Amino acid sequence: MPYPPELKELIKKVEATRPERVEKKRKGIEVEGLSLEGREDRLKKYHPDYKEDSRREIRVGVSKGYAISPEIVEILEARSRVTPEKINVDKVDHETDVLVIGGGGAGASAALMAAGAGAKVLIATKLRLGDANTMMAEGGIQAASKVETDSPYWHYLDVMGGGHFTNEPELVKTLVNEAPKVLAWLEGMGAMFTKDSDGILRTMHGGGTSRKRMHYAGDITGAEIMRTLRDEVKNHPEKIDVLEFSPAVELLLDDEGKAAGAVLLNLDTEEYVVVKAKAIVMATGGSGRLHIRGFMTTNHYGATGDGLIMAYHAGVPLVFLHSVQYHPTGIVFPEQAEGILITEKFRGAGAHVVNVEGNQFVYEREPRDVEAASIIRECSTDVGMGVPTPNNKVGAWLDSPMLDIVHGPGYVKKEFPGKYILFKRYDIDISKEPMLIYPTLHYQNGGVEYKSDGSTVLEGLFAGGEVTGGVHGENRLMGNSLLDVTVYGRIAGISATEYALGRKDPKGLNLDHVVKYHTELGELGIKTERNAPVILPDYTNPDVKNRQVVVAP
Ligand code: MEZ
Repeated sequence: MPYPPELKELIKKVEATRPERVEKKRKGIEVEGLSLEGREDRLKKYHPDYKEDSRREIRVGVSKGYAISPEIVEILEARSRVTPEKINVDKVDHETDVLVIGGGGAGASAALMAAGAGAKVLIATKLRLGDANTMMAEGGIQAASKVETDSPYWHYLDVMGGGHFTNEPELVKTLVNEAPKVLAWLEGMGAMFTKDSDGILRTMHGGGTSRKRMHYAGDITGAEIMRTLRDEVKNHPEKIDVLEFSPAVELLLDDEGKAAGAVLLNLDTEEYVVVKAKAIVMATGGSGRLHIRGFMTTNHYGATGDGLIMAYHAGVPLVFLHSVQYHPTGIVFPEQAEGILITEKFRGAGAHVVNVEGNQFVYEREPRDVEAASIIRECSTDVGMGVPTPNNKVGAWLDSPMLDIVHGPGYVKKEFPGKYILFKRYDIDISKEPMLIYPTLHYQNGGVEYKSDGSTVLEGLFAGGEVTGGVHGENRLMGNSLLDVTVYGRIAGISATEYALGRKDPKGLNLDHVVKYHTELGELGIKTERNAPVILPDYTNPDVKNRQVVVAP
């Protein structure tokens, strides 16, 4: 649906302020960023994480007493999807050295490194290989590759600052030091990052970066990285098996309490499948499809936080889940595209965020949480300067057309082909008309606790990527998730292989930890009708549900 006449009328206000804003941008005059105190104040008043009802204490398990999003607590306090007595764990369907749970960027990276280090690898993935948040990331991957202007030192400081200095320093150190190596690894496998005509990789800023270190492939960087990793996995069928449409639903432990496999669910036949493994890499990604606080999401369809549940049932603590990332710029109109990511790269290139009067109200490259809180504030009734949409929402304008004036005609179409094509479907030319945006649920800042070698407190279990927590502290900066999945996916794959190749055949596979978890739920008097992991979101309209033929469990 193109912009209706009332929005076209409001766009005139953006056009009216544009020449002066562009002129200032050309002279390097920017709207002032918030001070540290100003940022804190903005977050406290407007960021969804700071709302009174945004957190609830977990009542069961190893992180009991830790307050996080109620939507996640609810599934942590649910019963397992499996009835342990009904699973015959002695009938092993697959046996492998390293089982990788998840077929996104972290899982594929782990599998490649594990196979390269001599392990027999099995990837079990919920949907197809590559159906993951990695695919959805658009604007870039950070790496201090330009030694004349940048170094891992500056990258480290930016990551820590973005995360409010709450990040685990050791995890950050590894992330930034490995970054240039990982970029070269991806390029070596054929990833096509955008380059200048002289072959030098192009870099730009992201929110909260002090140096231009965002490498990108147009506005489909994640898709390009995932394409590369997926192709490489498929190039090695002799070492890496892939089970698609086979989400893991519980870990299996051995008679010494070490991780020793997993129960999968075959989504086609709805049968359980038992996998025995000497080491496991948890790489299940994020949880946007839990729609925390009712927000729309940028996440892929399978992002339901399953790895958090499985690891937690087996005794791995959860950290940093009290902080949730809302990407500042999700589509709020056209309605059909609501929640879809509009990459931060637009703001990295200098696009202004403006209100209904066409006025800039925030520096466009504040760290994500501050930028999102500022947009929420502007659209709130406190300020009342949001743009009303035909679908009864409110948003702000992201002034993409100014980029064609600042950088030259054709810039938007060339640098943002993904978004250009998407909006064209609705008869909106984003090189001529701005986009209507509002924050959208984007990233799980926290997750399972892990160390910089990818290990967790559960022997035999390793983890990498969005399922983990600590490296980004309380707020991740743009471009550090594609980096995280590749750096820590690789590390988890290597560590898992070292462990697996030195381990004896696991004996006495069991689901005793699940039985214990159920017992604890019962003893605590926690009543629940839910089962977890969630696996897939349920979008069935309640009216339709009432009319459905119910199959009794
Ligand atoms: O790191 C991200 O979340 C990312 C690259 C998103 C974006 O704005 O493009």
